[in-house]
Amino acid sequence: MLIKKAGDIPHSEVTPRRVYMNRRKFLVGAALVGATPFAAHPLAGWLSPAPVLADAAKLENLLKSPYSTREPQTPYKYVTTFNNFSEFGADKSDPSKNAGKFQTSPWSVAVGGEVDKPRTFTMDEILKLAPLEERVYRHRCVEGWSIVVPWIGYSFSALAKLVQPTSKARFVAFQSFYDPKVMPFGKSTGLDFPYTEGLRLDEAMHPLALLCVGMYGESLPNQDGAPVRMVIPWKYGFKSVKSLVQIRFVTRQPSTTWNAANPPEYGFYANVNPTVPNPRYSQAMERRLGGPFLGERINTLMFNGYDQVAGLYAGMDLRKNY
Ligand SMILES: Nc1nc2c(c(=O)[nH]1)N[C@H]1C(S)=C(S)[C@@H](COP(=O)(O)O)O[C@H]1N2
Ligand SMILES: [Mo]
Repeated sequence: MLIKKAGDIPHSEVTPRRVYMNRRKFLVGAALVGATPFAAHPLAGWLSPAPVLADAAKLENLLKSPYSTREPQTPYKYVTTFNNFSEFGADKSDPSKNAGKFQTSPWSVAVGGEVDKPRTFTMDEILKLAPLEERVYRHRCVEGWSIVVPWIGYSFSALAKLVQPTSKARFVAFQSFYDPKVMPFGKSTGLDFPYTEGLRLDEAMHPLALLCVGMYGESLPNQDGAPVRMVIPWKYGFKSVKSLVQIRFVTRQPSTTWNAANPPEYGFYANVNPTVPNPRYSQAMERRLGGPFLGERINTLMFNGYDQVAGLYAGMDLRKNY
């Protein structure tokens, strides 16, 4: 068996997952936010994170990946209490507070469009479709913070090859789950749901593009996009759709949530690029969450340091195609 049920995990393993932030820590955070040079500090929404409930299943027999960075991993508590998941609210602490009751089983992902073998995969099929790897990736949000996460999954191309895209397929459109009854929290964001994203076909087929089913040795917590999401490490975080329910191979560039909401700030390509500032956030530096003083400020690298994707953009003006 690949998955061990949460009930099988001894309490000693579960306890460290329960994270409680105290008020003192919040006050220290607030003081630092006040001192920041950023107009809208990326940590500003992180008030008092709710406890993270341990209902995760352990994922075993993970292969090590050559794509993993050896940089220090961000502590689990940051990655599970400081989130963007607009369907569950606009503040960083909202998803961990509001997504607890989100039912992610049973789950399936419908894959269609320009493919020879359209197919709906159950979550169980997704978990077994290819050997699970641990991939420790840098993950950079356009708001200027970054994390290093041991994700679990396999290259998206493994799934794509099964459905056999036709010669007409040039882009891939991804769609998140949306039910306003379960997710009434996203209204204030003004975004159009369901959340959609897209990649050019060659980007989606790059081995770094990860179909992700877990992190830190376990299935994904709801606030991180359970039960299955994308992780595109060379692009800003908003390209990495959470709680994926539909994938379509299409001929034309698909409409995407953030690009439709605010095109000058959120381009379709969204490659991490320190030389192209966002109107609100300089992209030259990032705050690596988890260190002292809410994280060290470090230089942001082109393609988030994933130089192996540069060939995908040969001959393109990446200032225009931001
Ligand atoms: N469905 C959905 N997916 C989403 C988002 C969202 O609001 N809804 N936010 C995106 C953004 S802006 C970021 S930075 C990452 C954050 O992922 P994390 O919370 O696991 O770090 O998820 C992305 N995927
Ligand atoms: Mo983001």
